[in-house]
This record gives sequence, structure tokens and C-alpha cells, in this order.
Amino acid sequence: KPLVFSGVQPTGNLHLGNYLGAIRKFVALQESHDCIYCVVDLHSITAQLVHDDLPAQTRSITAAFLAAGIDPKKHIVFNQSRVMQHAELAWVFNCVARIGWMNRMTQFKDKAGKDRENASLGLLAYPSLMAADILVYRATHVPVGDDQKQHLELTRDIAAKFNNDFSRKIASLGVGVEMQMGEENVSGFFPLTEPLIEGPATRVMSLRDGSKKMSKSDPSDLSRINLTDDADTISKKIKKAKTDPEPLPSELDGLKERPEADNLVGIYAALAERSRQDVIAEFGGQQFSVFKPALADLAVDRLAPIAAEMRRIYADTAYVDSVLRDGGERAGTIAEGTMKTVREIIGLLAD
Ligand code: AQP
Repeated sequence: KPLVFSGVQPTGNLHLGNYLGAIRKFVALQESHDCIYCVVDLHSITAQLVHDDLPAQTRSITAAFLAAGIDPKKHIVFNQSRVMQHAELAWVFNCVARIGWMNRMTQFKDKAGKDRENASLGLLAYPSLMAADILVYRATHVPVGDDQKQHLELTRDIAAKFNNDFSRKIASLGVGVEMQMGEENVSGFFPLTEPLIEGPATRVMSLRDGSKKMSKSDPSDLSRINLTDDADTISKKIKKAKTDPEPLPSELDGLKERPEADNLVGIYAALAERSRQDVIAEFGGQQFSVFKPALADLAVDRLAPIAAEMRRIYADTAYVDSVLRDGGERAGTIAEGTMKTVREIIGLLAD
């Protein structure tokens, strides 16, 4: 049965990229799938170990999930560290994955910077924990932004290597499932997870630099729209967004060499739930002095209700904590089921 898993790190204020690239898709998928959505707090300590406001940020991301429309009764919402099987499976995957695979990850290279020897071992092993997050539920589909594509390919590589290394044991225990791999029908314990990366906003770029993705950790607050920004701040940031002096083109092709314009059109299309083509048909030939206020109004219209709901939910700490506790218990039951079999496959004795 298809199962969706995804996570968001509690590393700062959520921004429009996180919303359009991930959280909004989480909401849509609940109609058709069983979903598990996780605040990945163990991931948040890989780049910066000491976070005085980690509990507050964990609750704030949870409030954002709920405010955006995720139903924690029908689906599962929890924080990663409550379910220790994530860390247990990550250790197994550290032994499955190869150091060379981790060294090739562009996110590691970006985040570690020039002084790689000094990056935490956790930052290097981050994709192994991410693979464990997904596969401890044997999830089949993962909605993410485009920046996570490489990590999901690695998740498939880890699953495939585990399935292959333990193929005899998996077969003798009878715990394999049939899967399609290219043309071939293969059997394995872990599914080869499909990333769900589609739509006009899979990679929302910085408002200050069209070649950089919008990010929580960008030092310039003007580079992103935070989900908690008020209407004036959203309008100011869009007004100040970097653009070129040309009007919008009348054909989609005209956006090719214009990353900042392309980004704003993509944001408009995603917020309006229309195609880029449609947006260009409406605004082609118009100046940014016309397009930007229209975009600001649309962004305020879509984001203000979520921000208000987020504040309301966040204020009720007891409720937020009860959602995480309940979600953690339900997730833990599934994760332990997987780990029992994994321990058996590997030969780790446990009662
Ligand atoms: N700019 C983006 N456009 C579309 N999707 C994005 N995502 C992140 N940035 C964009 C997606 O949001 C989900 C949660 O991301 P995360 O918090 O786990 O980590 P991240 O990808 O590292 O996000 P940030 O905002 O850039 O954080 P920092 O600055 O801490 O690195 C993921 O599905 C991601 O693809």
C-alpha cells in the first residue's frame, strides 16, 4: 500500500520555499495516501549542535503542519527523536552506505564549506539518517523540494544495497516484497522510494539572488518570505525583490535567461494554483511595477490565514505536545515492527 513520509528540520522560520516545495504537498497527499509527517529534530543538530530554542522551533514547525491543514488524527505527526528506531536504522545504514556516496552529496559540500575536516560526522551521515526516516516505515513516496532529489536517490541506493546484501536471508525469512525495478521484477525488504517533486515551485529561489535557493539559513531576511511575516513585510520584501529592468515576456521561453523573473512567475503560479503559461498570458508585457503588487496581494491572501492559525495553535503548547506524543506512539509501533525484522535479517539477537 502506498505510504507517504516526509520531514522538515526545526532550524529556523519556515519560508515560502518550504511551504510550496513541501508542506502544501503534504496537505494535498492526505486525501489519497496514509501519511507520516515528521519534525526532524535529530537532523537539525548536524550543522549546529547547540540550539537554545530547539523545543520552540519543533513546536512551531508542528503548528505550521497543523495550520496548513494536516490532520493529525487521520495521519501521523511527530518529532523524530521520540522514535529511537530512526537512529537505530541509521546506524545500520551507516554500515550499508559507502563513504564515497556521502562525500558526493552536494548538500554536504555546500554546508560543510571549505573546512570539510571540521564538519560534524553527523553532517556527513545526514543522508543515512534521512534514508532511515523513510525506510523505517517502508514508505513508498516522499514529497520534497528539488534540493532533496540527490538524497532520495541515495535512499534508493541504500535500500537496493541492503536488499541485495541480505537477499538470501530476506528470502529465507519470507519477508521480501515484489517490486518493479526498471524492466525487472525484484524482491526486497525495503521499497525503492519514489520522490514526489513536481509543480511550478519545486525550487523557490532567493528574492535577492536568482541563483541561490530560498533558505532558512540565508543571513538576509529579505531573501525569503517567512510563513510568519505580516502583510506589510511580505509586500516590502516582494517590492524589494531583485529583478531586471525588462517587462515580463509574452512567451514562457523569454524567462529562460531571467532567473529572478522566472522565480517570481513560478511563485505566482504556485500560489494561484495556475500554470506558468497562464500567468505569462495574463502578465506578459507588463512591468514589475504592476506584477509585484499583484504577487504581494496574492501572497498575503494565501499566507496570512496560515500565519494566524499557526500563532493560535502554537500558543496552545499542551495541544501541540499531545499531537507529538500521540503521533510518536503510533509511529513507534510501525517503526518497531520494521526493526524487529531488520534485526532478524542481520542476525542481531534481541528478545
Ligand atoms: N527553496 C526551496 N524551494 C522548494 N522547496 C524547498 N525546501 C527547502 N527549501 C526549498 C523543501 O522544504 C522541505 C524542508 O526542508 P528542510 O527544513 O528539511 O531543509 P532544507 O532543504 O535544508 O531547507 P532550508 O530552508 O534551506 O534550510 P537550511 O537553510 O537550514 O538548509 C524539504 O522538502 C525541502 O526540499
